[in-house]
Amino acid sequence: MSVPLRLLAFAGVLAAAFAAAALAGSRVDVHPGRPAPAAARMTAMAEKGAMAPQPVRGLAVSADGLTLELARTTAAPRRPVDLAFRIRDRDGRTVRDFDVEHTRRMHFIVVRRDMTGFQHLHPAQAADGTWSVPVALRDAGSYRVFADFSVDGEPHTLAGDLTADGAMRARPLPPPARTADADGMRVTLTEGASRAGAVSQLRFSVTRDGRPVAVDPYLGARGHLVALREGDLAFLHVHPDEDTLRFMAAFPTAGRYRLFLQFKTEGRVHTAAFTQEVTR
Ligand SMILES: [Cu+2]
Repeated sequence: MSVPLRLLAFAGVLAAAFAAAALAGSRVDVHPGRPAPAAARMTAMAEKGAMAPQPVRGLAVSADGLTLELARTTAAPRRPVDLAFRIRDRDGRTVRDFDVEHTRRMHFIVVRRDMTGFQHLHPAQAADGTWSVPVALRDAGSYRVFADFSVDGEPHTLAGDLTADGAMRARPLPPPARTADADGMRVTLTEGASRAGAVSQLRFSVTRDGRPVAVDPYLGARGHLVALREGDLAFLHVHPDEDTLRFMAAFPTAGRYRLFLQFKTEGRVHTAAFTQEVTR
């Protein structure tokens, strides 16, 4: 889908979502980059006041007829491994054709169960459809891996487990905060009060020594944001703004989420993590 059409579709979904929320106080959800037919469906549902929150993604290894198959599920800590995987369809065939989303055909997120060790990788695809990416797990523990992609205009997030053997020291989730440090820069969540079931706007600013930092384009936007729910690491899809560090997200339930904001300056990608409290 072209960028203008996609933005139009998203704008339609947002308008419908806000309208539904305003009219009925109903629980709404939106999805970024949704194809036009789905957006139209959501608009129609919103108009009928029958808008239900979209089911959370990233909890299953197999969903909607597609299955994530990891070639390995263990790795030694600190030793880089080539992690190969494929997506199989209902008939067991390897899926080869993927849509471009945020400038890539496959986004691969790795994070330990305690939400430390976040990595956002872009695997390479071989001619037979399999994907592979070098991964190094810094610390021992149980990791979640998310394959985030789109096929035939439908977005999917499938997840599996990857274990790095050894003694693990779990870290508690940091308390909610408005600022985070990233490679000597200060990142501030300037706007982001979030309520469950409503569309939230999350806006960030980046400074170094108190002066604003201009961020470079990254993955077709100003930045990339992944939000994971505490407890089950449900994966929220978040829609980026093209020109500012602003995102639209729909948190399905109250509770704490970990936000991983990524942005680029001087050719390098930086990650800032925040704990976000979502109210009822
Ligand atoms: Cu990506």
